[in-house]
Amino acid sequence: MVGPALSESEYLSRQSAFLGQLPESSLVLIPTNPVTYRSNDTVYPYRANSYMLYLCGWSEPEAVLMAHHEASEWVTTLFVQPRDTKAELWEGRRVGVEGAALGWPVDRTCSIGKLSDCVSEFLDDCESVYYLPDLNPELDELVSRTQAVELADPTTALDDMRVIKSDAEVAMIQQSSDIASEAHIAAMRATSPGIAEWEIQSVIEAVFTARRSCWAYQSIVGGGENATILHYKSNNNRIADGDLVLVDAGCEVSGYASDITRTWPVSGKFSDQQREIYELVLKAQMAGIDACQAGSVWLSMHRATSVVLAQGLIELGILDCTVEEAIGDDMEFNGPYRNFFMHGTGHMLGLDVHDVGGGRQGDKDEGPILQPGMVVTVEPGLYFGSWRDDIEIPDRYAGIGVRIEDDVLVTADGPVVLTSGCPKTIEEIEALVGSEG
Ligand SMILES: [Mn+2]
Repeated sequence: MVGPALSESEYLSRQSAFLGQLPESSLVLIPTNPVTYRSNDTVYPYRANSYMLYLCGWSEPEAVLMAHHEASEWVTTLFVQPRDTKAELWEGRRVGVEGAALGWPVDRTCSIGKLSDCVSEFLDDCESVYYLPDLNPELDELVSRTQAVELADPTTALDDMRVIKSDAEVAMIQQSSDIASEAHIAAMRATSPGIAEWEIQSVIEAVFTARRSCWAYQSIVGGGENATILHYKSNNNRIADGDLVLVDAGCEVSGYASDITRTWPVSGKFSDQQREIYELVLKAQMAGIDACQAGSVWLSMHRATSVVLAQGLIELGILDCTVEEAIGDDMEFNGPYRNFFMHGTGHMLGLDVHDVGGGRQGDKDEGPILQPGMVVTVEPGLYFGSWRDDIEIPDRYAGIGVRIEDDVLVTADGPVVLTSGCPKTIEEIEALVGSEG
């Protein structure tokens, strides 16, 4: 039986910090993710809901965390799959109702089979229901019939808490970052001309598995022009000698994600054109990391990378205008540099790889203030897909796609790069690629 990832006291303090913000007349219902089918009766790898993991660390499917107020205190009840030899013979051992009571940070545990009867009673007596919809149809049905005055969203309060990572959470993300760094290094070492995208993917994911981790999102391995497709994931092409490969791959440790992108030449040597673009993206990325300062607005990172990229695109003769014209509106970033850098500079990282609490591209404000304990990604890129028919691509750089991504902890003493174990300078990369022999 694998217990929850963090200490009991950490879960209990999260629960009381969250529940303490709610009216005592409310009921909280946090269902976990459903099992989803991939083909006939085979399922996708199961991943529990991040709010469930955050509040009590329960990772088995078919579970609901409930909280209600009784005799002047909050009481938590975890509904779980009961022990069932026949079901376990097919699908694996379960912790069960008694096991959950022994090892998990909740007051009561109960069989998921009693969910309807039990929850109906509490629903009749409460005035508001803090509830995650669309995850558990049985619960959706119960809540839709309730007399409760108000359906409320628990994520506002929970997201404010999740966005600041504790020391234990940072340690998890650090572990995840170390494994992902090791995977990227192994992939660089194993790369030689003629390698295929799926072969690089297999090296990356072998390291994840060997370290008892798993991917946090489908690994992106884009050779040549495929590097210019932001969420490319078919990984089914052989890479031509002389091309770059862009690898965006991260893993998960106890639910906590890492997210690393590196770009390297399969030949082991950057061409002049590739080097020009790579050095520019790296310079922008370093500026983005420098901008991860406590007290700065979210948009500072994007402004920092955008200025460097726009300036560089002008110096390389790709754009013929001023930096201000290249960037466009200073909130919308709609100038012509956008043709080559069409995504945001980063996102929050945590239990979700695109974690709660960050600013989004297109926001009308400058986003949240960066605070110590936030973990963000910094991942500028430049993409010159010659397959595009919407813009003109400069011949010299046609077919080049470069992105460099690190995971960064904001601290009172400045940014700390959690993925610093993963090399990114041209010298380091050229020394590593193909070094496995
Ligand atoms: Mn990312």
